[in-house]
Amino acid sequence: MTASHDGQTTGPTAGQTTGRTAGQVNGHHRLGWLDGADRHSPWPSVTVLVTGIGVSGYSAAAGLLGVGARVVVVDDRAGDAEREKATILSTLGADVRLGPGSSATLPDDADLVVTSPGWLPGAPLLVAAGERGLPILGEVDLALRLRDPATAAPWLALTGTNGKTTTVGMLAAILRAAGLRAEAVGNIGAPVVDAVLDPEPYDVLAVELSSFQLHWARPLRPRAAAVLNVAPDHLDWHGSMDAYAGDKGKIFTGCEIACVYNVADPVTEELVRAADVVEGARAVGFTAGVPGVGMLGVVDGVLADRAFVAERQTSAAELCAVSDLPSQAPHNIANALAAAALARAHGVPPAAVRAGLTGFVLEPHRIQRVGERDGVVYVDDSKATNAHAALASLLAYDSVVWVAGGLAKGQDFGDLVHAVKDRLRGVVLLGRDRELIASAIARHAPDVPVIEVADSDTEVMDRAVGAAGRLAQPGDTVLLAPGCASFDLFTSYSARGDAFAASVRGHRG
Ligand code: UMA
Repeated sequence: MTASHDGQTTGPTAGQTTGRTAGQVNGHHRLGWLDGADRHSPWPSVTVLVTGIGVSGYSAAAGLLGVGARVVVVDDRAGDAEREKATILSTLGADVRLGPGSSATLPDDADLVVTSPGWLPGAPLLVAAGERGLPILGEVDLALRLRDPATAAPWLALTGTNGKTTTVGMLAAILRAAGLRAEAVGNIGAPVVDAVLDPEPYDVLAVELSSFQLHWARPLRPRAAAVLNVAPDHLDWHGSMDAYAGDKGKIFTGCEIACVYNVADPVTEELVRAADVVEGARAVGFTAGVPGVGMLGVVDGVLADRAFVAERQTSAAELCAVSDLPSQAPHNIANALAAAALARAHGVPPAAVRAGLTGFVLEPHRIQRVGERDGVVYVDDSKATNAHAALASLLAYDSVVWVAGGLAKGQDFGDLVHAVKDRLRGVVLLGRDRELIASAIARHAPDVPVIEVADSDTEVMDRAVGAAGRLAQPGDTVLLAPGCASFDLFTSYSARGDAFAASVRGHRG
């Protein structure tokens, strides 16, 4: 069954994926109960191999031990953090194998594998499990199967290349403003297994999912789901853009009420059209423009809902003013609309949407104003770790000195530079792959001045901020939106953003 569009024809019928059993998918009949499993299923009769003892694997192993399963955990690392968690899990009864080579052998008695998102599908242990016909679940799929049917909270799920964490935070804020016990969980860093096993049940969960987590997903059956955008990222993990987009689209499988897509990103709508959903589920678009019937959008500076109102052919519900949002950057307006769509699909009233969005505070390093000097505003968007995110960020400003560079992860910057060249006062480049961006500027914006800061320079960020300040004129914005990962020069994107803010505040360089 495909999602229905208001005022539009429905797309091609998708293949029937809901209703498949674990046995059909994997040829493993012993666990025929797995797809419909819950906390009361015969877990004590199975041995589960958990790959990884990071955030996800630790939570999965603890949850499985809690329902009586036998658990083997493997992790190739054996540092202090891994040993500490191993001690706890061993005390609870797990067989934990740490260190190089621990993932070399698939245990003979394993019936099922629960894998951590960072593990490549081609990891030898997962390949061996597949060849033996063992079902492989992600921790998110395990969470669905550890719920208590009496209290299971519905899921409002979202994914996308960029904006996930902001949007899931906005969604949780809206749900709480509606008086619901709700939490943002998943890829944001709070494992879903912990949430479903919480002794005090949630009313609803706001679930952020990465493409890695969705790769393993069997029917997720969310109440409502959204794909915010799809742009090249993590292609080394997925193998191709099609595979990456396909994994993102799995979020809609079995969706009950609304499949939410980004009108400005046709790939997201295509994923809705291809999805196999519950009869009656609707396709709902969000747009920074005026919404059509069945969409959320912006009318005269007000976020408006023409999807979840009775008279949507002729009227709309006012949600909140754009000026009330924590950021008026176009991508954050889009994020707010997506969060509102998911909440409205769950029946949240407009007043709670307004209260949740207006009270929401953006996380650091996401379009964060960190200072002003000589009429120039300095903005830290260190979280813009790919070209798509950097583009969204740059489009929020008319005249920008762009601070960029780092690890490019195989991306091409030509389209990005072409799209923003008229906004660039100048560019300051740092990091290992800065030449890639420099050559894109030479091709598409040869008149824009570029200053490169060599890695060998001490206090690279001080020098970058100093150079940006010299290029900027009053009224400009100096924007750190690197379009790249940070690990060549910094320990994380947050450390990079902190260094930028410190340089701005220290008036150094
Ligand atoms: N490991 C091996 N062998 C391997 C690969 C990994 O032994 O071949 C071990 C590592 O030594 C480590 C463990 O597996 O101990 C790490 O597993 P992991 O990389 O899956 O990380 P977790 O700590 O379990 O965190 C994961 C997500 N990490 C990734 O997807 C890389 C977290 O997302 C998520 O918050 C957490 O589960 C809870 O759901 C982080 C992330 O960077 C924030 N996500 C990516 C993103 O947002 O772009 C997708």
